[in-house]
Amino acid sequence: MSKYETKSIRNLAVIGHGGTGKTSLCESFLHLSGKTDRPGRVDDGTSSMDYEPEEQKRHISISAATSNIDWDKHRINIIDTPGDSNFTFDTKSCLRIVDGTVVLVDAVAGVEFQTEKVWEYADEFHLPRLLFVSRMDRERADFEKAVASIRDRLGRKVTLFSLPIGAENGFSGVVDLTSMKAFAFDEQKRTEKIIDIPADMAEIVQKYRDILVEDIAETDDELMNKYLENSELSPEELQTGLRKGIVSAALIPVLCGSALKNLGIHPLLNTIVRYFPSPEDIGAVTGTKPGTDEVETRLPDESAPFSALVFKTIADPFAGRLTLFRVYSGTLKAEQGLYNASRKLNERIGTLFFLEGKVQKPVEMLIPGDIAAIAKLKETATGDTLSSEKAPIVYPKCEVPPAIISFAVEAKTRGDEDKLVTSINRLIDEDPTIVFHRDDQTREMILSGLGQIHIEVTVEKMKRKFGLEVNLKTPKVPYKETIKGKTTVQGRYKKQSGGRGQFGDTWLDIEPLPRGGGFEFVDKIVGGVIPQQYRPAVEKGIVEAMAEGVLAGYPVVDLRVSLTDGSYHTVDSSEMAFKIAGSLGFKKGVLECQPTLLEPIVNIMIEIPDEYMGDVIGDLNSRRGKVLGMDSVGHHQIIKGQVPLAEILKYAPDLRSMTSGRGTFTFEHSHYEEVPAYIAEKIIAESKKDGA
Ligand SMILES: Nc1nc2c(ncn2[C@@H]2O[C@H](COP(=O)(O)OP(=O)(O)O)[C@@H](O)[C@H]2O)c(=O)[nH]1
Ligand SMILES: [Mg+2]
Repeated sequence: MSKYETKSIRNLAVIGHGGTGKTSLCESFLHLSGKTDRPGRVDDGTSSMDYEPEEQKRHISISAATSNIDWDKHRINIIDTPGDSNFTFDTKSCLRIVDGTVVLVDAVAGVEFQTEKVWEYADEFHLPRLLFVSRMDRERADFEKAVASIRDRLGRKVTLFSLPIGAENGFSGVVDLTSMKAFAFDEQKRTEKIIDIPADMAEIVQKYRDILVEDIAETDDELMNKYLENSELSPEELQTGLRKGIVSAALIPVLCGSALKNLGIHPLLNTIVRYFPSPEDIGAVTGTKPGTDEVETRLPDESAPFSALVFKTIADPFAGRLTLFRVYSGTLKAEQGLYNASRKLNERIGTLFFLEGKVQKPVEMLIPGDIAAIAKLKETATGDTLSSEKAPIVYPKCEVPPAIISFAVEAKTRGDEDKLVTSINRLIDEDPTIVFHRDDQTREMILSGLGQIHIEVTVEKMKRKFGLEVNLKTPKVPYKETIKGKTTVQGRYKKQSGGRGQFGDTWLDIEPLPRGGGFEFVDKIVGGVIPQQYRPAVEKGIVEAMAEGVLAGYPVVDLRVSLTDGSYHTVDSSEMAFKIAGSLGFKKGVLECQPTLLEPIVNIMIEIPDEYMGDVIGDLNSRRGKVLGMDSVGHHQIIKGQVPLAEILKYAPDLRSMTSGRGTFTFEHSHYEEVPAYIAEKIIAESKKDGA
């Protein structure tokens, strides 16, 4: 279709647990709609949606990919999303800008943990959706069981829209209960054809058709009355009820099929074009006037001012940056110029295009509902709103989830440090869930992300895209040192070397402060036993000495030093001499004050299904963690607690394996606490070894 209107667009994301066949389903869409001659296959790396090497190597989707098809005079924009929890921000960011979603549930496994997560996202954005029970041709595929798990775990009423004909090896087609037609694969024409409903299915088909009609009637009072009168609904009434029910997500269809066998795809795509909302049906979208809370709305109308939301950025080492966005209102042509309302700046634009897998198809003009891309924007990032400069608007963006695992990175080749920083920053452009910073205390470059695989993939991309190889190490824990006792100590520095000597003499009271108290210096000198001009130097000397503690070289905190007494020499005293005297006194004194190690403690929040409760709490205890509270939400438990940072450096992969991937957690720094003696000994011994 060369030309289409907003009302014939359907914007769709395919979501679900990893490995349920999302990418294969998209390939089947492309193939059956005539977009591709032969279906791309995930398994042999020929999928047009999983086109990145990191995806082909692992056979999983890491990054969302877009394409589009023409189906029954409609334009369907399709986004294939990653199912792995390491990459869900991308999935969420895509759900933010579509008008409906297809949720895949594997016919063997039923609902899995990531199904529940993406389902929650679909709820968050109030998306119309349908469930597709996929891979019906696999051994042990069981439609009824999969539907039961949907009813049990997704907590919403669902309605069967199609029934499978056979299962496993014998899966040969589907009965579409909305059109009351059956579909099978035509080997010659290489597409689905309409067949008779198998005679032995008549009864069950009628049973589920009746339920379907009743469920449709329930979406509308008027329809319900008619249904109660005639116990039937006219095709028009069904049509209206279906649209209304699906658009409001009151009606959630369950379909089934097999992407690899191209079965059940026609009923699915027909459901999308007939009953799913177009951008026009969605109507006005809401944002704010830039920099204010003032609400602004835009209609999906070509004559409205232009507005679009950026949902993804791709860092291409050759083509530069690609910015993917969805148009909400107005039109865009390249010569129009581009305004970024979130950042209040103008961008130069080149060609506009649709991104089909990795292929760029240039397009003259964009209309409301289009999902398109521009190359080489300089300042625009994921989440930004592009809009008319005269009528600016900013749409709410997706919150980026906090990182949960960190590694210290260093370039394999010395001298590549600058390249490391620029490469990571370019990857952050396309993936805002990567966090990168230099730790002030440990001086390590820290790369953080949403899981071990996320970090590994990031490192692989750095190598492929920028030719940069790095080593990953467990980051150092930023321990600190403090004191538990107090003392009074003399710090004295005296040097006689031929000419002018050096002399400084101080008396210091050293005592602990409460945790978090930092450092206090109190000048208690009375009279002029140490002249005013030398006293700040004493403090300076102490502060410098505090940078490296006596136990293991960590910064010393939470103490007060009072300068109480001392003496000076009219010729030999200098700021330098008093600085050294302060430093010497401090180092000597701290040893007399029961020095001890402190470690960072984090607040942790862990969410797990009930059945893992015992294991997860047992494990948390073995990590010296404390449980502070528990909440149950549905079949889930939320555990709140505190645990030493040193014990959760690898928690992401550990929790993943402990809970078969179903547990999630977040944490944030809380405070410092004393390290138990038996652990402190080891840390001190380690530091002596490193220092030697
Ligand atoms: N038997 C069978 N296998 C399928 C079907 N769809 C996908 N697969 C396989 O399931 C695996 C995961 O598929 P993929 O499309 O990558 O799933 P995704 O992770 O949800 O995108 C691959 O090995 C596919 O070949 C199907 O309908 N039937
Ligand atoms: Mg995939």
